[in-house]
Amino acid sequence: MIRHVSLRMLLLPSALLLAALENQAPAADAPKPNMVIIFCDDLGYGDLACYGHPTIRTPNLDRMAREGQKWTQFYVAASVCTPSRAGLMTGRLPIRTGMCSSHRRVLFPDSAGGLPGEEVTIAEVLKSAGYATHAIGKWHLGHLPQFLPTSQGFDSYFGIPYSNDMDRAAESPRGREAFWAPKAEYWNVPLMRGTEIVERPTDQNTITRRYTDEVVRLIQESKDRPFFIYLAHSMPHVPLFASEQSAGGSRRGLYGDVIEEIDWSVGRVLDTLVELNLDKRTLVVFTSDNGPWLIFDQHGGSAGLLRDGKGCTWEGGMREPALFWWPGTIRPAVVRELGSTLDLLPTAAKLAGAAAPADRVLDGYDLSPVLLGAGTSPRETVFFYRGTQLYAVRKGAFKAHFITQPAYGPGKPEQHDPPLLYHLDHDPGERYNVAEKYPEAIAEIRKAVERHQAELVPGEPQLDKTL
Ligand SMILES: [Ca+2]
Repeated sequence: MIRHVSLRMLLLPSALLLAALENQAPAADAPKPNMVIIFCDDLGYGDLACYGHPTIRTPNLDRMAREGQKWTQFYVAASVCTPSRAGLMTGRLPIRTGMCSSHRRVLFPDSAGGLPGEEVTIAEVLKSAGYATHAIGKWHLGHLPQFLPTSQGFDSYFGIPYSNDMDRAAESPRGREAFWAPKAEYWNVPLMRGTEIVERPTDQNTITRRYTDEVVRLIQESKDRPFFIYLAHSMPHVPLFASEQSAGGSRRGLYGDVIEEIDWSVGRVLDTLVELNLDKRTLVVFTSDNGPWLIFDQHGGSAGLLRDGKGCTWEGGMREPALFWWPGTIRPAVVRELGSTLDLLPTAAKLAGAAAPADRVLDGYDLSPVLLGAGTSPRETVFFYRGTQLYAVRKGAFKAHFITQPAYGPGKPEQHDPPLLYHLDHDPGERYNVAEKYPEAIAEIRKAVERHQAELVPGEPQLDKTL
């Protein structure tokens, strides 16, 4: 424990130092903290006011950033929905769980596969520690009953089980036309409660509000028992929908309306926790599954200063906003260390006093020392897979691209030997290849790749199975 004490803490007067040390972990008899993970779909690194967007207003997310931690180098497990979500849910790279493919990038309504039941989800970990567990929103880890949240450790589920642009209705305009003036009836997506379809097509105009109402109700009902809530918004994935209360309110247009409605939803969650006196016992995490879908023009978001977006292994595809809020426990800070959605399971397990699965390789790390102000992030490396192929690796400040490929379209993979190398501290936009200047950084990354590949056992592929 002592080696995690920072220099700053050593300079504190001893009484304060003791208090700081005691603050490192919740006391053994303290109630287990509730946890809420709010996960967006296709939100870009540059889409929140607290991450620099000039016209989108996000006062509630800005509040999370101000009162909690704002991470600036936080990654997801993949640049598209299904494998990214599998990574968050299991703390394991999608290559290990079989939740990626070189053919189909995500699950579709005709998919027969899903997250294998033998994988251990974050919900199962927390359930084993006595938590009530609820999933609301987009799942996208298999829509057949054996793959739905209620088969993966969640007590309840309410949401659209896959992307909101799937199940295109026959009367929908062709191609992208339907997206520019979206109507709910153009997409015949189901809304499910448990394993039952309760509405089809889903009225997506009110979907963010209805997810929020569900979460508020669950918090009110769960207040006497620790709870874990996974709120995976269907937005801002295209087609974009905002309720009539939010439509037209943002200077950023419809995309801004959608983000501002998500921000409103975050505010309702925070306010509910405060009203019920649960805010000091609840960790709220906010992030997204992958970068902005740039091929949808102004209906896609922005990765800010990062390069490219959803679907590729440039930073814009896989670096996300990430906010951690837990008043009185999380040390407010801007955190510039490395983190990942893969780390949420080990971190949650630690905070809940639960056991993370020990019989398999986890790719996540416990970030609680950073959250509690007691140490630095144990994460040094980020692997950037596209499908089953390792395209790029970040180690420390350097990122090497061994393969690059346009996010979408016919562009083929391009191999690089030596790899393209970017110094992400100097050049977060990945504009200046410095491979010639730092051969030792490439050598270090090659060693990390060798170690990773030597112990890698790919899971049985799930994404190409069809009904
Ligand atoms: Ca997504």
